[in-house]
Amino acid sequence: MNVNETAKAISDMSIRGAGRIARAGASALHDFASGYKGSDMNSFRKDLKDAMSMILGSRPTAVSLWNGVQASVRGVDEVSSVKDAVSLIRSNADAFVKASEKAVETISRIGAKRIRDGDNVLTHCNSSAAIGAIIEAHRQGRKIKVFATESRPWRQGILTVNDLARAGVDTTLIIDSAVRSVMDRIDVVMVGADTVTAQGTLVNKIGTSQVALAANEARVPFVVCTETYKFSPMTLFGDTVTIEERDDVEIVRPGEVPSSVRIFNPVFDTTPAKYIDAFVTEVGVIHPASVYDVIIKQFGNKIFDSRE
Ligand code: RUB
Repeated sequence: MNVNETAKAISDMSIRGAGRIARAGASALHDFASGYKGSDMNSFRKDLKDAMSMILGSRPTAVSLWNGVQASVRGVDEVSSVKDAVSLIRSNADAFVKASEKAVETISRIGAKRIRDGDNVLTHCNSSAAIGAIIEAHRQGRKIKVFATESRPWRQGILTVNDLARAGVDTTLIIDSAVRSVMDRIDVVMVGADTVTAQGTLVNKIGTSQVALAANEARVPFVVCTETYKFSPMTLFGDTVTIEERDDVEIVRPGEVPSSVRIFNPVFDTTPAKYIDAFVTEVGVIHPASVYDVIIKQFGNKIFDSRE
């Protein structure tokens, strides 16, 4: 898929979920490089910058997209020919996609250990990392029941219950406002992440923080399954995470409410570190206070102090 098509598919949510959009962004840069015709390095750099901006502009919240794009172009500044730049981007992007898929597999294996035989698990939205862990626990023979929220307004919960039912998991769909009602039956909450800040704050699908509050009040462990490329290096430097707001029409039909009524449709929310028991990552299970160290270790001298 070319850069324009990918950016459009990400912004209209045909491709969605933080891991998937990161892989799509990297793959689009791979295809951009593969199809590049010119040989002038200055033009290449400019065209690459435009391609990167287009991909990065497609959804603002998930840092996975930024990290996937940065990983794909790493080292390009140091090469002097288009041929070398093309081959570098192709191999970087391939490596990112492969590592990203491998990370989800590892997280599934590690995360499954947090689910015991007989557990009732609650999940929110549609996270491939969280679903991977749940399905792995089921595959290993643990008898589990899963409650999945509908996740208004896009109803990603429908995808989740389909994924789980297809894998043979005992699955119950609930509306978002039923979370508190079922919480006393839940043994562990497992969700994914769009972005994790250096301070251990989780940014994930709108409603996640309410789930975390309800879990905290009921003393239910709240576990986040996340690849480390969802950790945000720029939050080390004080950058805040932009919370995407989407169109009114996702919430109300035209004419359904008076035009004087304002509609607020934030897509993600933030859950403070104190409500999070563990981040399950491909480098192991870590406490929110350790996110900072992992960012330093993973990104090292490649840390950028802004998105530019
Ligand atoms: C999806 C969402 C998911 C995370 C993690 O939101 O909030 O929990 O992206 O998903 P949207 P994954 O549907 O708006 O993209 O674990 O698959 O990366």
